[in-house]
Amino acid sequence: MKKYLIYYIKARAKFFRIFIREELNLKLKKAVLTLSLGLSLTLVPSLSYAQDTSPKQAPQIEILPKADKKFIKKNSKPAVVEADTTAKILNENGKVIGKKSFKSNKKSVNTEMKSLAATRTVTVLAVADEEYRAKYSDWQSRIQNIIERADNAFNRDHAIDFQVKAIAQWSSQGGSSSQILQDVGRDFDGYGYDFVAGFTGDRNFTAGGIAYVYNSAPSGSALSVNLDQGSATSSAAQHEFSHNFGLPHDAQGSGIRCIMNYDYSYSVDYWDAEHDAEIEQHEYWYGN
Ligand SMILES: [Ca+2]
Ligand SMILES: [Ca+2]
Ligand SMILES: [Ca+2]
Ligand SMILES: [Zn+2]
Repeated sequence: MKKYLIYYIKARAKFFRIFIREELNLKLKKAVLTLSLGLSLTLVPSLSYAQDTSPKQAPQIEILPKADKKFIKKNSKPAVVEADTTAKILNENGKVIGKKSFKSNKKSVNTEMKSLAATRTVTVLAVADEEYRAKYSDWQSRIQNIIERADNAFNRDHAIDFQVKAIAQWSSQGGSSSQILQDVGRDFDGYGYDFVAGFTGDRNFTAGGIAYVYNSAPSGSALSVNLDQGSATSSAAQHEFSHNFGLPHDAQGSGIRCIMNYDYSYSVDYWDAEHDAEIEQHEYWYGN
């Protein structure tokens, strides 16, 4: 509890510092004038700090390395689909070209989850790039299935159900993982889904996954992209969705068992206590 409080205070302090810095940036030009007219000396250090050109409000980007081969299995268990869902199928321009329905299999697949009802539902637009689609003719149900596997722990531990409400053809063009993350935002942000999750087979995408770590609810969709890594892809997707909820990493080598620790990202599906608390604190960012 104490640990959590300290963490919370730190996070608030950080937020406040950023806020102050931005306020000062905005007012800097005017402030320079008034400064010469005799502002208190105590303001001078923070004003000079305000002159640094650190990006404003830009969420941080985090890159997850690829999985070790031993975590990539040939076959994985079918995902638990918590609720019947119909997804729109969109083309690269976002035009609706069809729909696809997915039946819940919650009762038949997993007894552990039978009794759990989601208290929060969040919507996902899942998109697959040209390389991914060329590789898998069943790409639509494949990426839906990955998300349905990635949200199992969110359902189990936080009663948050991710529902794939749209599936789209997407074109990845960037020359790096972070540029490809930008591609997905350029093409599919603004459609009103809580999350846009990209799936890629592009060789310029050298990460296992990449996402924005938001400091507060994003104004549009929360964005992430995952490399096709077979059965390990859903672990990356869960890790990246967690970043979208504002979760940072655990220190590597710390022994902390959490999907946000690179040492365990592909081998556990749960979060440590601090990160559980953070998801609870931020869950209102998405869905209802
Ligand atoms: Ca699921
Ligand atoms: Ca679900
Ligand atoms: Ca591409
Ligand atoms: Zn990460």
